[in-house]
Amino acid sequence: MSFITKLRENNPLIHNITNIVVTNFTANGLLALGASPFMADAHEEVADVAAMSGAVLINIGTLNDHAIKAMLLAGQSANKHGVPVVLDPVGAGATAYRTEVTHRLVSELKITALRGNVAEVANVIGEKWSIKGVDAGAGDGDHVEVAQKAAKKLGCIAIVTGKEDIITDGNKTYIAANGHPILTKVTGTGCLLSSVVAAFLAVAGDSPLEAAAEALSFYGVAAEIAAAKTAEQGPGSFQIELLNQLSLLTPEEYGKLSRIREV
Ligand code: ATP
Ligand code: TZP
Ligand code: MG
Ligand code: MG
Repeated sequence: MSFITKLRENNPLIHNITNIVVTNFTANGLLALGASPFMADAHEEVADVAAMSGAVLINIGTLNDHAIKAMLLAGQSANKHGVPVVLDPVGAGATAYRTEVTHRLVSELKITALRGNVAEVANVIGEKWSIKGVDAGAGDGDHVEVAQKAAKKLGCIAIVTGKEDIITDGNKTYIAANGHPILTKVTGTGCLLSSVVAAFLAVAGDSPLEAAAEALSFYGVAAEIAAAKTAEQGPGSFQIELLNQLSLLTPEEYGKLSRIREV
């Protein structure tokens, strides 16, 4: 059975501590996919919410000290209860504050999967890579090498996204080639993707790497179909159609269009 089928059958609860830009889009994207979003960041309840969830998503997009404490409390509770944790280090490397906070999160929490653009993932493991705000900057390093290094250093699944997506645990590496450039013209498509990875990890069982790889490929296929359907319009229509396709894309159609390979 594919992970998407399991996800839609199980409707996992996904705890999101995310940024104010993408909160609504993320909740709607998870609902469309077949998961159940729960946005909660009060210090009084985050440990309880994490413990009852299928996975926890930590996204540092609009970081502040309140959010950091919420992330640590939720992450510790998730670790204690065996709940997978996904970290999206939005803008790591853009400011010292963001870089230092990601270093603290990966040292104090057991992260199941780290998902970011190449600059963010490089900066999380202490490597310099230029970044422009929250968008990947220029840089000519090897993306596969950065992902594998991050996975080995942190003992987690590392996912580096861009034109092609790299999903690795440091030993086994997949490249997912689906997707469309228009994804970069809608804010929050990376953030939603990280929550989608969390939803797949919630139903991954013993195969988190394969579930993460399917998450990347499934999202890329949904984006390709949405881009084709809205080719005559613009990013606004694409954003809505992406939500539609996350809901409508069948495992069979996904299987036909998925372009994923092991390297
Ligand atoms: P950034 O801020 O650098 O845009 P992000 O966090 O938004 O990073 P992306 O790397 O843009 O994340 O990845 C989000 C989605 O967009 C992924 O599914 C990825 O495959 C897709 N994507 C990004 N760039 C391209 C591209 N040039 N062609 C096809 N798909 C892309
Ligand atoms: N500013 C802070 S968080 C954020 C912006 C624009 C959203 C970033 O979303 P994504 O998915 O990384 O493009
Ligand atoms: Mg983006
Ligand atoms: Mg991002």
